[in-house]
Amino acid sequence: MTTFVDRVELHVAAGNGGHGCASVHREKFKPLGGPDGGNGGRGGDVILVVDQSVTTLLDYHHSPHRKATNGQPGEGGNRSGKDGQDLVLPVPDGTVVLDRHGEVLADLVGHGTTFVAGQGGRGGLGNAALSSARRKAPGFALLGVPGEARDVVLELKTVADVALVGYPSAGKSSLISVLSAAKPKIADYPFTTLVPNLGVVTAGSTVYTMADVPGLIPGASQGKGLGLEFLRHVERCSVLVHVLDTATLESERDPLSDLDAIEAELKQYGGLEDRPRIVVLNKVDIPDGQDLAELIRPDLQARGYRIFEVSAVARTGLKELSFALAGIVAEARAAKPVQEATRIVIRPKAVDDAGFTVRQEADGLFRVRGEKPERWVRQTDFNNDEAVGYLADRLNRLGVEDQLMKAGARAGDGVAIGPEDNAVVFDWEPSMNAGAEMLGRRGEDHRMEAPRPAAQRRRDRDAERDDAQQAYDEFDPFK
Ligand SMILES: Nc1nc2c(ncn2[C@@H]2O[C@H](COP(=O)(O)OP(=O)(O)OP(=O)(O)O)[C@@H](O)[C@H]2O)c(=O)[nH]1
Ligand SMILES: [Mg+2]
Repeated sequence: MTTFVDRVELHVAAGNGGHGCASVHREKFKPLGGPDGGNGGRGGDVILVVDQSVTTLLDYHHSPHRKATNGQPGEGGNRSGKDGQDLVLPVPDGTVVLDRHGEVLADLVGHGTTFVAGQGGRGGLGNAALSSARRKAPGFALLGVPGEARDVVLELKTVADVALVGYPSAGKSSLISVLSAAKPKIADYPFTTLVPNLGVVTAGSTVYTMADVPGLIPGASQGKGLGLEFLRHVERCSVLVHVLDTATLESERDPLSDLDAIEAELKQYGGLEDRPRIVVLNKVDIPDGQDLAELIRPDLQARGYRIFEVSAVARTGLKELSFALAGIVAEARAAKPVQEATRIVIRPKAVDDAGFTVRQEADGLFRVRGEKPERWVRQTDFNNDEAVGYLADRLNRLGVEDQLMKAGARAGDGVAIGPEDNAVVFDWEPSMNAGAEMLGRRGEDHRMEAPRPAAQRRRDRDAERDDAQQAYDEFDPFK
């Protein structure tokens, strides 16, 4: 028997972006021909895709660490680095993706449905792309951004049209085995089925799937027997089939009280109330079973159930059952809107996608959060002064410096960009643009020799901003 794995922890790591290249074009008689460093390639994504030929999560149980390839660094001569390859991970239909805290990130139903579990990092711009009218020959390039790393939990909720429920040994697995090509284990002891079986049934032109779940007993909701854990596999079914044993040897049981007991457990589990139900009276090949079936039929009919008398062993009543189920399934399918394969892209929630926040913490540190500032920091080679200057320009352009000023930051204060566990911390040195006016007023800006008139300062600042903005707009191909 193949192992059935329906819950795994998966650690995905998307590819890192390749670093941009800082290079200067050289030719004979033309030693400084301008910047020609190419951009780094994008890191590959890790993508989960529903593949109907995959039925368990076993592969991920065996190797739970998956990484997409990195983007290649850019090179001189304006050569861009190659993009990393996306890593496509096939998952069974009905896989639910949860984060570490159990929150549902995606519910993957339907062949081809896709979820980007980890986004590849952007490649860094090379110095060719970073050059502008103001910055003719940048001596730096941007670093590639690390790929997104994430721990997710994959949970399989089998997508079966028909779910068989009932006491242990009622004959659920036997029914699947005679209605489909599946060959589940069948035995005369309770709890033979430890994990759900899935079979494909063909009735006329309708093809549908049927799953059983391990037998339920009273108290399953309190964990008796195998508990209700496996009921998640029937959550998506269109119809529930009560398989009742008409020939049980246990004296305190009979099909009607069995039905009540199972219904009580289903109710405990919840969420299945709206599903249509039918009743299958199994084992009518046994004379006592046949008698009992006839005896309880009126009662069941009074409760509004459609009833099918079958024998999985003698193979009687099966055709009527499978065609009736096909009818219900077809109806349910017609009622459901057609689900299109979707590419769901879930990104980690940025504090504020459009901007950033500045907040002073108890210890006096100013913390800046935001998708852009945090990415820009990761793209910066802090060993290169020019690159750090460029970062300052970008932050300034976004208004980070202004906000820091507003929040009360002064030269020399600590500023952290990023989350607590992964931030770049530095002593703030306000650049001219942001700091001039205020620092000028306070008379603290030691870098300013002759104070410019306010109007001039404003004009200068605007000009610089426009320039920088233009450079950014023109040359960031990832924007
Ligand atoms: N006589 C007779 N025996 C049957 C019939 N269907 C199933 N059985 C027997 O009942 C026993 C249990 O059958 P299974 O199909 O394993 O029952 P199950 O409902 O899947 O049981 P669990 O997996 O334990 O929940 C086996 O010995 C079967 O051969 C039937 O129609 N007639
Ligand atoms: Mg079974």
